[in-house]
Amino acid sequence: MYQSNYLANQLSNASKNNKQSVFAVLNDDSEITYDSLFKSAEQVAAALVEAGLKPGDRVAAQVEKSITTIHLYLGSVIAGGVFLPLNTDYTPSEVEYFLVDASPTVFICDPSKEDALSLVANKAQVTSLLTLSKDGLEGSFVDAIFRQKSGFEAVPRNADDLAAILYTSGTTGRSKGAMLTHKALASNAQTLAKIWHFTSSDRLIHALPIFHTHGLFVAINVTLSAGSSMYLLPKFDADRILDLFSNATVLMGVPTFYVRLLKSKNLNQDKVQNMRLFISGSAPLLSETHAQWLDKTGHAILERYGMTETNMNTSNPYVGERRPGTVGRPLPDVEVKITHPDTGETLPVDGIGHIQVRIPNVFSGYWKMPEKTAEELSTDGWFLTGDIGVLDKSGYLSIVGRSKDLIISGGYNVYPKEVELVIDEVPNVIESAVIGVPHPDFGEAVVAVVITKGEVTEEAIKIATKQQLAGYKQPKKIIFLDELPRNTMGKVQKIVLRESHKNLFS
Ligand code: MLC
Ligand code: AMP
Repeated sequence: MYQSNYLANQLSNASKNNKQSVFAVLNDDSEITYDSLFKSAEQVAAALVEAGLKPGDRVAAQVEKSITTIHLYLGSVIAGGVFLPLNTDYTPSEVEYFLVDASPTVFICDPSKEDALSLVANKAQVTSLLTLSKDGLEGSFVDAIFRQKSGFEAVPRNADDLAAILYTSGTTGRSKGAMLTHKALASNAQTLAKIWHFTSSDRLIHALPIFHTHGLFVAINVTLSAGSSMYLLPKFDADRILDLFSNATVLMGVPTFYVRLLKSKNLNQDKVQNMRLFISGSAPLLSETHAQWLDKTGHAILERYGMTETNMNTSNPYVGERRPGTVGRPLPDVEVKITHPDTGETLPVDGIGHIQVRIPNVFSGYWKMPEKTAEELSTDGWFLTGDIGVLDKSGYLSIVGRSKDLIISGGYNVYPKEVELVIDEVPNVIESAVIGVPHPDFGEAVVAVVITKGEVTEEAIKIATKQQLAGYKQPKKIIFLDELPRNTMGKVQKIVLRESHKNLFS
């Protein structure tokens, strides 16, 4: 259908002979066919070109989840743009960094944020700032879409052209934009659709946000690649998901989804009779959650492991043993090795070390950060994940830790440095150490340990973090200490802090 545009062509292939089949069922039960999906995406593409987009230009969006946001993603691909989705929780100061760094031609935001973000967009020299309401039905972007005729000719793009930039946080506090090509996205989706046995009969429950790899590329691209359909929920909603189990076939979620669903009295084997697959990823799934799910539903959750830079790397098998506490075996075409932290030598089976992956369709580097790219992606194609793991003799990978100072809370990554930099600016704060502490709902919770030289209230710290950081990055607890534990080299020992506060939420 879109012969000259690599990703659009691949994603529309499965539905090309069945255009009247349903792509999405919305919350009001209305249905979006594949035909309507791609026609709307073409109108979006025309609206983006009208807004000044040229091939290779970035299309940044901080908009809520709606079918229009999916049109926007596909429209950006069809128009030859590079899609740059942003977490809806980011504050204007966070958004400013991304816009200035990526210099998008078009930026689409919620109408309620337009005033605050127009200043930011001006600074970043955005050509067109447009708005899209929460339900995707109103705003200047919708007006622009309605002005367009159908039948937009897709802009030619090759396999190696960029389709998206997704920012992932950096250990220094500066986020890095992972550049993803048409081919990387298409091939990973096709692999996943195949190994997870997706067909046009599948109905996925889509309750994840669509500004990250999991909800955007894994969930949406896999559905498109198989010509399946999805229930598109605006966000996670346990009751709605339980209701949908009787008609759906697959759920993709972060571990918090499963922890919350397990709390329901209504979850039982009858309820999930129609479901064939439960997938978990983005954060560690506790063996305990795996066991409870199996006990209540009769289904073993399939855990997989991925990253923004690499898409998905490993998966437990569809047929065969899904081992709790492991993330399964490498996907076809993916190589995994465990290396010694000091020597870089490959370790034998059962050796614990750095997880490195080699995957043909890895990202093409960090946007405008060639040194960072070189640090993490070697010239022979091995990518240093920052995760610590071990391979067993049957090739199953377990993640046992991280070499990067990172907290994963409810599937969202929080880099402590970013939070520490904000707290350290509060008057009378000498220094801070931000750590991840086990949390029953979010897996890990952000906790700030703060050292002061005079009076500093908890409120003052909360005000500062609220002003500058997205909600999920804000500390769930603030602890004041006289000093931070340090080793003989003077380095803060976060491990000691994590150990002494490990029961904070239990
Ligand atoms: C919301 N809050 C969080 C949070 N989500 N705090 C910590 N961690 C989170 N993940 C905050 C809110 O701002 C709010 O703060 C308070 O917690 C309560 O919110 P809630 O209503 O309980 O949260 P909810 O809206 O239900 O969201 C929870 C969630 C959501 C788990 C459903 O966080 C979510 O959808 N997570 C999925 C993340 C994801 O898609 N990750 C994929 C990354 S890709 P206050 O102060 O207002 O009370 C990737 C690669 C790969 O990692 O392998 O997939
Ligand atoms: P992101 O940068 O948002 O793409 O997050 C990628 C990181 O999420 C990985 O480096 C891992 O640390 C983590 N991750 C993803 N899937 C899993 C999983 N199944 N188990 C443990 N950690 C995971």
